[in-house]
Amino acid sequence: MKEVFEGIAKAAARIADALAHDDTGYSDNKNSTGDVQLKLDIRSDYIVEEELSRIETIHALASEEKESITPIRDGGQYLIGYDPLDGSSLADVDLSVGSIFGIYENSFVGANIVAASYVVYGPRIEMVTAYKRNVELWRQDRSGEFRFVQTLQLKDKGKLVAPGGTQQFWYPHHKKFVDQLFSEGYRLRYSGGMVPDLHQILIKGGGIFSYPGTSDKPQGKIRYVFESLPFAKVFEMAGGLALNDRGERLLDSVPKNHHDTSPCFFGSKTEIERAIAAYK
Ligand code: FDP
Ligand code: ZN
Repeated sequence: MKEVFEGIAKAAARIADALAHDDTGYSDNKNSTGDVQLKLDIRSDYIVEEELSRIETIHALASEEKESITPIRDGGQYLIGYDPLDGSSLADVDLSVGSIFGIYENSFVGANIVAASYVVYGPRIEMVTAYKRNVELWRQDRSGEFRFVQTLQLKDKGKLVAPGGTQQFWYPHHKKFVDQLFSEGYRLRYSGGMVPDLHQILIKGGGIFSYPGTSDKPQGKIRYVFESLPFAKVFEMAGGLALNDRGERLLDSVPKNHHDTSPCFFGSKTEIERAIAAYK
């Protein structure tokens, strides 16, 4: 697993450089979800594939930016599901964006995710890894190396709310739940990029990030393989919960296709249990 995290760190350093210096404009291509790709989406995807395909233990790669799975090496142990540049629509306004990686064995289902990692490209470049028992925060130093900072653990209750989805299309019970949290003094912390939004909740010790099903998108927007399962691994290992709107663990889900989406709730136990109660 060490070699996989090292490959991710190398890709992250190159993506950070591209974000700092390359053109933030659109390309002429669409990805498999139909989103018009930025040149930075294509470049980041290329960098991740180039770095990870060098790693002996990797069997195949599934990118949010590609329709099909890319075989790498017969006999490799790991399948990597990744979003090379999540929140890329924030790149031109210079807000933080991220990369997300799920490391699976055998197939892209929740039960088979053995490790996860994400990188935040903000004023600092930070990487979080979840493997075996620990969720660890790493930070790039002046020489470009990632140095271990600390392990991360969520509290049982937090103060922050990151409510995703378009309010116009929220279901009434969802709106009532979010309004209730605000009326109790919870603070809004939402940038529109799930990596920095979830990172903030994790670093500050708790709260809730939701991207619910809505009347226009009943299955939400967040993709299992590249986004919600890696974060579910991180949040559960940090002592929190990661559930769908039926109160089921995301890590128990079996997506039919690697581009499938689902409603999702991540955060500290108290807020996530309250969200599920609001949905019953
Ligand atoms: P993006 O499409 O910009 O890559 O991947 C989904 C995501 O970003 C999340 O990072 C973010 O939380 C969400 O979409 C925001 O989407 P909307 O602004 O469309 O609600
Ligand atoms: Zn994404």
